[in-house]
Amino acid sequence: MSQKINAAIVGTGFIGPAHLEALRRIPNIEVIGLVEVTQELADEKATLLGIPKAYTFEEMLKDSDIDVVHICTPNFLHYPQTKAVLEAGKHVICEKPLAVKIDEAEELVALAAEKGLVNAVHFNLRYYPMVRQMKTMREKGELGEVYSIMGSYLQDWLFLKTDYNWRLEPDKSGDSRAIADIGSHLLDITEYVTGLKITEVLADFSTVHKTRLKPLKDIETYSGKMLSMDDYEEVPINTEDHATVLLRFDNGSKGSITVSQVNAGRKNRLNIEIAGSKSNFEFNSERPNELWIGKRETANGHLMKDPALFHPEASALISFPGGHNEGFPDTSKQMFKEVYAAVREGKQPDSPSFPTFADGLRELIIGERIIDSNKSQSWVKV
Ligand code: SOE
Repeated sequence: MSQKINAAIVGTGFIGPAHLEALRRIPNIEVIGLVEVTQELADEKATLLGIPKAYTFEEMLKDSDIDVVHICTPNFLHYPQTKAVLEAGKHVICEKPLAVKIDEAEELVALAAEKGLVNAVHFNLRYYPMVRQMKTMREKGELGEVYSIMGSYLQDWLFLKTDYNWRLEPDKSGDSRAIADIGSHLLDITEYVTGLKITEVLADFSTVHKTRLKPLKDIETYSGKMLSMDDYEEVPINTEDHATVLLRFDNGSKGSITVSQVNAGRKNRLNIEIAGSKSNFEFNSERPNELWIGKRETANGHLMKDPALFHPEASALISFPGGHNEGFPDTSKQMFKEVYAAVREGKQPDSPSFPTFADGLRELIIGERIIDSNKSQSWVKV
């Protein structure tokens, strides 16, 4: 019988409960601790989510029963909390971004290595089985030489002037929003699938809503009540709702991405088209169990997620037979299975199959260069 691994989750807004659900689907892992900003809120959320221990962050660090900590708080807390957890000798899975500053991320990469602790960043969208299938097909020569990449990541949850969230506040989220929040997933998948490195960027941002209406109290307090203008404060917004970025890669190929959180009707749609010398791959995360395979000299292909049809490296991320669709929640389960296998070994693998703090640092560097390019309106080397 494998030894049980105990985990704690810090922050239970949107993604914390998603981490909890995923962990509860993996044998011999138990989420025994929940951390929130106050003991009272921790007690309330722990009762709601059925987690035995509720504490503040400092109290959790002292609990020797906790082996792994998931950091699921707003971005500005990732660095200090991850640093404290590593110093307490616990393994860390941190939500993206790893930090809001490059030097902070560099410090975390070095500290995790020095401590020999397992470290991962939740670039969970890599774990759609079709994404690893595309990577493996490319590695086996089925895509051919990469000619170009065209990507987009579109949402509409910030479409209205009254849509508000901590991600709109640079002091909590950092100087970039759409690129840092969802562009990072697309850029990570681009390098992961193609095996290429981005060498230069040319970026252009737009802030569609120059001001937004911030609720004066938590939305919950308004539940059931019609909001009026007195319930809002108009605040200036200086982070991007939309961004287009031209990309150059280390094999000389070119590409582009468009990222937006104000595209009506696009709920959470990462789309990537990778044109190769043998095939063309198109993947859409709102239809994640399908892959379009473009061909010039034969009929195009339409691969459905089916372990019997996948390369073994990718079928390892599939739990259900063909036609039994798997989606967003399954990505975290598949990722944590790989991370916790390393936790069971007690150390970071030499060549991790999962996204690590080094990948988190990589995305911060690319993100910073994109911010620099938008400011200078010129090409910037990565
Ligand atoms: C909001 O844009 C968000 O929750 C991101 O923060 C996640 O990383 C993404 O997976 C879904 O959308």
